[in-house]
Amino acid sequence: ALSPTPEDKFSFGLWTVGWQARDPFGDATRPAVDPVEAVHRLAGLGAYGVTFHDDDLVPFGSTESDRDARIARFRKALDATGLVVPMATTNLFTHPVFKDGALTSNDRSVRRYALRKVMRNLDLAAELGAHTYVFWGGREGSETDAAKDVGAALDRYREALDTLAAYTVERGYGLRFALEPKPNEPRGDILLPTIGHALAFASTLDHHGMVGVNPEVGHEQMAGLNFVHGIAQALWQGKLFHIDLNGQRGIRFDQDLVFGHGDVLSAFFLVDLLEHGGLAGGPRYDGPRHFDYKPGRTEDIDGVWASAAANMRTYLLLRERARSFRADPQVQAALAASRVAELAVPTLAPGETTADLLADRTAWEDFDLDAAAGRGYAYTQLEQLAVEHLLGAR
Ligand code: 3MF
Ligand code: MG
Ligand code: MG
Repeated sequence: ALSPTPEDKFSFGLWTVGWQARDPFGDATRPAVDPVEAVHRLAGLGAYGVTFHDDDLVPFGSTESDRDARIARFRKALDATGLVVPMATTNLFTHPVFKDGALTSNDRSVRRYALRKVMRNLDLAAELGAHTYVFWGGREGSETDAAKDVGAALDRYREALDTLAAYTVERGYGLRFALEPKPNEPRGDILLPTIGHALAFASTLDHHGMVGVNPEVGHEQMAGLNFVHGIAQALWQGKLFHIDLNGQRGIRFDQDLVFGHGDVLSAFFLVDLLEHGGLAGGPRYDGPRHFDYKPGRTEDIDGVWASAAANMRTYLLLRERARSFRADPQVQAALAASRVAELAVPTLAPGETTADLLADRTAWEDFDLDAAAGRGYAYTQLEQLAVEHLLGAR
């Protein structure tokens, strides 16, 4: 049960295992990884999918014939291994032309070029059978409030997504869009910084039904937010189209650690939420379990593949621990003591009106305020049981 299989739906970005570990202060510590090698390795480890930015697969500026040849080799590797491409995305952040953003650059010609770059890769994503297209606006933002008209930038962001969604529908690609929020890095401030901002923005789009979110563990945690709550709300709104799993230690730069190597208790409750719909059994996520992590800069190439395996093993361990948590009769008793399921009971009875509520003396006049205020919720014993299951003590 701890050996990953394609049924577990684990996927990896080419840019994750392919990261050469160049950072703002230091050079690469590892050689480049051929995408074809990545496909074979990931399949060998039990993954089911691989994802990419256009430039991960075909280096920026390649000729048409070189592009065709690289795509053909990649396709051959997919066919040979059975690996699928569930998601694709566009690199709108590396080239200097995107230094002030792509879809929201102040320079209109850059915005038009960016649209063409996305359209070209949408064609490829559809051709390779992807279902989801991710938009991470890493350069859509600013360092100064003097130079970016945020309202106009959101108008242009919306215009871009409306245009690209219409193109996708017109071509019958069947792709859904997933916006990936991030608060900062590489820009000082990035537009759509959190899950909440992204969900609110998505609701304003022409094709809002086909636009959801791709939240990343570390991105919400960089902002000090509770990732489990963010994911629960995205699920509740029917908008969790994709997810980027990794690890992060608090409010600092985007660490992209192995999944579970940051806040492991949060990772435990996240897996429980994804697998079981949370404590009271709400909507579940059945999309890819996608890892967007970076193998440590201190790893050599063997360490890259060991870290890829570690992501999947940690997920499976947490899934096993979450199952044991739920199956434990003491946990069930503790859940009942904490009245967790009672939150699923509507506050008004079926058909009850505000007049009925006003007439209910037990709700106000005869309500035993002191008794209700005095009742404990016994959350600590429930939390302790979770910690004990997580630590393998039960
Ligand atoms: C950066 C990210 C991105 C996005 C990717 C689209 C380079 O912090 O998380 O990875 O995930 O661009 O999926
Ligand atoms: Mg990230
Ligand atoms: Mg990401």
